Amino acid sequence: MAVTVFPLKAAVDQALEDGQTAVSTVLVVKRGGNEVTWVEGRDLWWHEEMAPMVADHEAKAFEAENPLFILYTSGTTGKPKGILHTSGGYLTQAAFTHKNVFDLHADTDVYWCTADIGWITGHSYVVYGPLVNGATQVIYEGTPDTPHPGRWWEIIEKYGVTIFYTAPTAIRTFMKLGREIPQKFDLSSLRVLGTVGEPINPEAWMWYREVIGGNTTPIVDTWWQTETGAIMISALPGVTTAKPGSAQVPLPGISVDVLTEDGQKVGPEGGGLLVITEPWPSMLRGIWGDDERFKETYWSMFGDKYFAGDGAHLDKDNDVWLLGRVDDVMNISGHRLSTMEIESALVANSMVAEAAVVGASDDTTGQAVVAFVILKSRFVGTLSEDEVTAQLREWVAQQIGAIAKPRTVFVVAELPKTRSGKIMRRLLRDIAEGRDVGDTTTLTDTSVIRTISDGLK
Ligand code: 7RM
Repeated sequence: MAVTVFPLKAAVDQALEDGQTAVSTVLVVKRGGNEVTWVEGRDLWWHEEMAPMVADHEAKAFEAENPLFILYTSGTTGKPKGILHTSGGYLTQAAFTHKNVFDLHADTDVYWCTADIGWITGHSYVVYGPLVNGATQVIYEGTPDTPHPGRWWEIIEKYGVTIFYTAPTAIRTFMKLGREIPQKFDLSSLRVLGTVGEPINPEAWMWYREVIGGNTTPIVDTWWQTETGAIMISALPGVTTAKPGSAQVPLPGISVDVLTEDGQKVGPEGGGLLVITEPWPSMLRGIWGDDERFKETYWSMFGDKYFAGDGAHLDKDNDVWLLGRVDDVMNISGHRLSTMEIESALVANSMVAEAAVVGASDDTTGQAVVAFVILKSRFVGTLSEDEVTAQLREWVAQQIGAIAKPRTVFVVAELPKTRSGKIMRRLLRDIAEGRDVGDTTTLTDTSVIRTISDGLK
């Protein structure tokens, strides 16, 4: 099989083409063997620049508030925000959470976080946290299914990985392929499993625990954001009792609450908006170059409490259940429904591997539920699309209620996702409402959108 190496240099060239940037020099690593176009005076080869350098490096000390990095978060909506993190607080919380949430014993554990280092999870839990803690870790570059779909499990077996941290979207992709694949490998070294990036539906949680964790490993479902810099809400192995689907408790030192839109506490068994009520070490220090947007986005809703933009539910024990982004809430005939709730119901059906739900405008109901589903491999082609649609509409009605019944179900082969695995619902809404799709630059694979919309025409 021909291996294609993503032409990253071409993308950089294109981004710098208009000349409107302050970038004067581009360091290029000879890595994938792609042919590159060279810009004299701007581009430099890494290996040539590094050749005269000495290997000894003395670490420099910096002020705690010295900027460490700016990470642009595309968000699933709108224009990217440059999230600013500084040195002291960020490193403190990245290291503390990496050690305690995963119960890291640096001298014996082999840790692996599958995140792309271009995502905040890669920054905090591939680079900074593990480096501060002196962890032994696997760093893997490449897709999970090359050269074969058991690649990740093979790596776990080969290196004796003990702590494994990945995203629900990856787990659902493996569920789609079937448990026979991981079952070919010895995964008994694993002792802690983690997830991050979106709510994990109980179905995927159970599969992760049974098939990957051999029914013995605790799972930590970690809630946090680019803005929070490090994990904020999570189970603690050996301390909390697992609840499939709940991120559970704020970590020591972190204070969160769930409020109504007018700022009232919802209390146990209530749903509302997630806020962080006290500052924390690794909180963002601002949006780079846009103080107004910083205030407006996070502080205009409740004044002195950080508004995370996520919906959440507290159960009777005050454990937190995340319900997805507030922008994704739909209003069907006056009923507020979370897209995540319907997606979770859809993937609980044995035919469905992945689902994305959006609210599309509807003349009668205001918004209508439109679902995009990917079928598990063994069900592909077994039923007609009409039969699948009919069965899934009924299924959702049974699971949640008639109000949540999708108006339309589209069977698709793939869903548009960001590089961190989050579904771009904005684009699906565009498709569902028959519009041309807007900015797709943060998609992993822009052809997905074309395939879906062509398929629906
Ligand atoms: C780490 C990361 C942040 C958004 C956040 C949530 C969602 C992340 C979970 C989750 C439910 C989780 N940073 N999110 N983790 N939702 N349970 N465990 O993902 O900036 O890329 O995204 O991701 O909506 O606000 S991020």
